[in-house]
Amino acid sequence: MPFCGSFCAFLRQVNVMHFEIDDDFIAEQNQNSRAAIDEDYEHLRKQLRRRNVDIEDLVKKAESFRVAVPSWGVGTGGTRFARFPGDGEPRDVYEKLEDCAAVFKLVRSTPAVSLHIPWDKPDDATKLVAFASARGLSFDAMNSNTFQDHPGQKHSYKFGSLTHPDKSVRDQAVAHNIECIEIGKTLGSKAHTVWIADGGNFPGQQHFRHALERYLESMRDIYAALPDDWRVFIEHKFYEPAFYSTVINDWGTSYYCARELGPKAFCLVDLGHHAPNVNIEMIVARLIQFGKLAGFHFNDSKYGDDDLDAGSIKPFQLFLIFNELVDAELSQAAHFNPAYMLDQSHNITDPIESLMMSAVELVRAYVQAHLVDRDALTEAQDNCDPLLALATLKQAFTTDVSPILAIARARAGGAIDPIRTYRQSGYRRHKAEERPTQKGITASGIV
Ligand code: LRH
Ligand code: MN
Repeated sequence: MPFCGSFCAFLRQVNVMHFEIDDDFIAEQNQNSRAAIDEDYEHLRKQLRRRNVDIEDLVKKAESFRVAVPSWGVGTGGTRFARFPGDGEPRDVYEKLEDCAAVFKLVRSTPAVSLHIPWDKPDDATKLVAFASARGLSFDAMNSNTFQDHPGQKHSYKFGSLTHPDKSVRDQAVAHNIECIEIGKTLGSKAHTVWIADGGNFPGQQHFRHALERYLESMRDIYAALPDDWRVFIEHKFYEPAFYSTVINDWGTSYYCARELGPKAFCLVDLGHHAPNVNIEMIVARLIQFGKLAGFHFNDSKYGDDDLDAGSIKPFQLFLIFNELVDAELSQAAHFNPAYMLDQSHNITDPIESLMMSAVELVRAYVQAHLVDRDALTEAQDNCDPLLALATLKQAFTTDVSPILAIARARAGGAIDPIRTYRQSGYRRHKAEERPTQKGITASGIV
């Protein structure tokens, strides 16, 4: 850690210098837990060898896993009741990227950031790309926003956007989506996610068939603006903010639209966008089989679209979803190229800690899914032996692969214990110094 005390604090104060967690500090912190992790790793190596599994293959799998972080995930989220901003909140897209870089430095599996327009509209795209790549970051799928009215906007989205009965409102929403794609092209993004809040709060408010026809008419114009090597992701959601009907309410509607639009259109699964107890892993298997799985917005939920940390409420469901994904990966399913992203709202935790923990839980589910003895599973399925089938999955799910995850992070220059290393670094305290909270000034984003 450079010795500069108050002078550095002054430089950070005047925004000249920005604190970053440096690699030497991470390596230093790793020393504290190296011996213990190596011991656990050796124990697990022996355990897995008895299952004819080479632990090094799983470390490679862990090192290969990538998930994008949402720019809006590094600011404190809230609900319609309240938002309790934390210290050192990012105030613009550059400070959001600083925090995304801190997550990437410590967990090494999150090199891409997904931006939301206009919240992250760059004043200078080239400068933003340079700032990001200087921190090892690139830009993942773009996200449009026609669920809020933005300053200077001519038409309101109160009664819808791409499906609004008034063509001039639809045209405005289409133009916004095309602008997102144009910005994305300057940032090196290769995909565009379209989630719309369009729907109704009262029976009779919308004509269900006409609204969907208008959606397809608008999406065809957006689809036509896609460069050849881009994809458009349709994100379904069964309710909220519309509380009676939602135009793109489920995977079936999303799939029909993706088929109608063409080969560059796919269906994105946000885990929180399904009614409680819906079998999401089966929806994933369907979309894989139909060659239309775009990818995911990972999070977790207990009731509605709670946007809680991935793996925090239903870790077995997350594992079962990755079981379908790894099965498709191993069987080289056609058109299988899923984009993974976190989409969460961190209302009471340090967003950086939640994003790190969530990224770790995704790698955990992915590695555990690679631990499934697929020959044994197929045999149990073919022999109609449900208990053995479940036991085969449970053996993988109940294997503590934490040593593999930690070694994979350490080999990639990350932290064996990301949360502890982050807290030891004092990153949040430094950012609180650098980013004095100005009443009402926070980087735009959720609520
Ligand atoms: C809608 C959603 C969508 C984003 C928004 C921030 O609930 O999941 O993906 O645009 O959250
Ligand atoms: Mn989402």
